[in-house]
Amino acid sequence: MRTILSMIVACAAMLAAHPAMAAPGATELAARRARVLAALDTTAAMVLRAPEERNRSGDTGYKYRTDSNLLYLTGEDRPGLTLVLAPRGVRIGDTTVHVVLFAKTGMHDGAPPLPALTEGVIRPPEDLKAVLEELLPSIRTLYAIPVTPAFIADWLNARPLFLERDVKKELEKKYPLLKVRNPSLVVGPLRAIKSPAEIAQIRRSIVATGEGLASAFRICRQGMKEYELQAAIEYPMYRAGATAPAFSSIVGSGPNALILHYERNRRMMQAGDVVVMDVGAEIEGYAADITRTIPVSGTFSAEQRMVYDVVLRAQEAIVGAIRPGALWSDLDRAARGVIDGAGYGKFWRHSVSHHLGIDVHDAGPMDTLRVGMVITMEPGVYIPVGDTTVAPGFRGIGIRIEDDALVTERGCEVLTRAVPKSVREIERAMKKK
Ligand SMILES: [Mn+2]
Repeated sequence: MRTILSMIVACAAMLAAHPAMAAPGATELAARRARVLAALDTTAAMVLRAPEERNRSGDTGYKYRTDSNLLYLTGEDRPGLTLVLAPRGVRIGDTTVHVVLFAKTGMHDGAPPLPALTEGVIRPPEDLKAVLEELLPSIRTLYAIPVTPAFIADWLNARPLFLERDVKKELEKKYPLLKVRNPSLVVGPLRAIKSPAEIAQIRRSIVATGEGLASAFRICRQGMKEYELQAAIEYPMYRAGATAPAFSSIVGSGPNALILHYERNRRMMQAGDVVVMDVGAEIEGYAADITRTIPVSGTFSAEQRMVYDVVLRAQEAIVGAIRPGALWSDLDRAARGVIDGAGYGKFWRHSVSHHLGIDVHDAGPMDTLRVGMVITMEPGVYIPVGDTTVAPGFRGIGIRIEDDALVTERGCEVLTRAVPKSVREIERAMKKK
């Protein structure tokens, strides 16, 4: 009894420590690697290396986050891994293999042992150098950026290199026929089309983010600090299974609503302010990205409501423009039509959309929309405090609305539709205190 219970506790602890273990399945991971191999010719290879753990203060580190392409192709978020994909094959003992994962075997920092690869082999990290020395002279294109300085110093027995471009130069010097390129050129187009398992993961992150925003709607009031609102958003996210915010939570009130990547979150919020909350949970390596702009007092001013409704209509125009085959520029044009039409064209300064997935600004081509892409829709209007071309009640208003959409055969599904968005929905949600 005791043994079974302690096993369950140990399993739960391992899953909690390494949530990327849970999904997707081994078959899907092998299929992803097979697609990368198929996209490379025999003169190309890919080497993906987990980044070094970074020191934050003395003997403590920053929360670890592995390389996104490595996570996509292994499902593993632990440090110390290197994945080699080589269509021409490398010799391991008496056999030739195309997929080699270099990793410490056995228990490591509480992590469960690595599951065996269905089509490749796992070798200890010490074997990496020999494999690369065999492989690289026959390779013309190496997909291996970013390569970490420590990795390369060890590999080339070179002087310590600190800049990525130096690393690239050093490699291309040692192997004059070799070109070093970014793995996302190959992996990005694959990552851009989400599998059902990935869409399910993104949905979970969206639910957690929605719970965080619901908490903000309830708790927000004048006199509260932006960081209090941040904490109120992040607590339900973690409770819903988030391993971290997918990016630093942006909670910008009053003049800070106009700063796009504001993340200081130190200001005291005042009645009459709106507060922009651009937040997203990360669960099992997948991000959500939602922005809501709400009135600190619980009620929008007439001017705030007017600007809000323009931004909302711009977003509705984007929703209407999303369909397979549409161009990214169509989304921009749809939103600009509304915002320019309302006379706010000069108050919009950022792009309208990006891919969403393992990275909050996920890899992938941004030309034609295809079924299975998950993208954001984020129009905004930001009127400078000192702009005298508008009536005083409009000055200093910053509004952004951001939702996440899945491109479907028929158009799109707004994955974040459960989060209150219209003026009426927001004011109602804020009354429930
Ligand atoms: Mn975004």
